[in-house]
Amino acid sequence: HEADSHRTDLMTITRYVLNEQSRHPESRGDFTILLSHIVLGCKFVCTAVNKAGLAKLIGLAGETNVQGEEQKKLDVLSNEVFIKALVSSGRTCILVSEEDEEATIVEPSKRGRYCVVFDPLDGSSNIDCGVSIGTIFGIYMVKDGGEPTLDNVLQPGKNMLAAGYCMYGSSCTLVLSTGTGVNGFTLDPSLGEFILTHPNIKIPKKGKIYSVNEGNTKNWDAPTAKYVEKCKFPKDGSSPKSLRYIGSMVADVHRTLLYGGIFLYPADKKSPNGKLRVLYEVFPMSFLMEQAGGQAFTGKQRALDLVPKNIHERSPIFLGSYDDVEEIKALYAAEE
Ligand code: AHM
Ligand code: MG
Repeated sequence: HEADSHRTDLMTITRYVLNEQSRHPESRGDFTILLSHIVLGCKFVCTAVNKAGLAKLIGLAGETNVQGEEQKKLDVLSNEVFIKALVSSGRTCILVSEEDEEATIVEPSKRGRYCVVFDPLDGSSNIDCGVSIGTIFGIYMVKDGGEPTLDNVLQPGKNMLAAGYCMYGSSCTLVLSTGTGVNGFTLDPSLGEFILTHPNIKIPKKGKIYSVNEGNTKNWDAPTAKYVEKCKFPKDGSSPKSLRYIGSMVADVHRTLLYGGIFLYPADKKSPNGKLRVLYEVFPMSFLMEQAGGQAFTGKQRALDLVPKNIHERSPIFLGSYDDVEEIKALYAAEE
């Protein structure tokens, strides 16, 4: 009757995190409060994304909404919602968003101990064709008192306390790690609650899929080119890997996490640091991969060891199944 008990004994994300926190007697419930504000942001964006097509049609009538304001673009709207939800939680002191050039330093009366780095709506160029997009976030804690400074967020990814993403897809899925494994929660729209549906996610040790923008092949460095060649023409008698590339990081990483394989956004001649941003794209996804038993590598080092010098810095990234990332590491090592 275990299945029955799952149906009536709902493990919501709040309940899950409260359980986790109760194992740390020093915890004052602050993290649970912070997370519930992030969850609120995700629910709002989920609703907005689902209505986007319709809102556009309505927008056509006058291009302005009832307040007489111009329709806000979804990524701008999402950013405002997250900033406001995080500030009002009273648990944050510094926020870094992909949408804002500068970090937000929370005013003293609303300050707490957490720093949140996030991409409110990643893959937003995919909105108009209905492809899955998502929010990515990472959480640090400030060391002690004093004025919050950028140094609080310019820390290696391994110092993150928690990381996660929410994918707005055929269902709305929130994947979270607080440093003790990875769990997936699915939004039950009738309850408005995220319910634990993917407990203790482990990425397969080796995968059958590679995921990369192959249109950039001509600009790749030798190890990346060799690796992709190996995926197509394996020399060890194994079958070639399948290629899947959505072009929306949350969706590509989510598939990699569940099915195994490797996701690559390498350096190329045009973008020597790749495209993806260290703080709110590379770090949270690398944190989740390691917590799920996979690896994340920059082409030079373990991704989570990287120390960013500025908040919007980029890095090449190779992440996914343990054995698959091991192969690309070997190719870069042979290069030196
Ligand atoms: P964005 O932050 O401007 O939305 O760009 C990030 C997205 C990722 O979701 C995705 O992995 C990548 O860009 C795809 O880039 P490309 O189109 O170069 O393959
Ligand atoms: Mg982005």
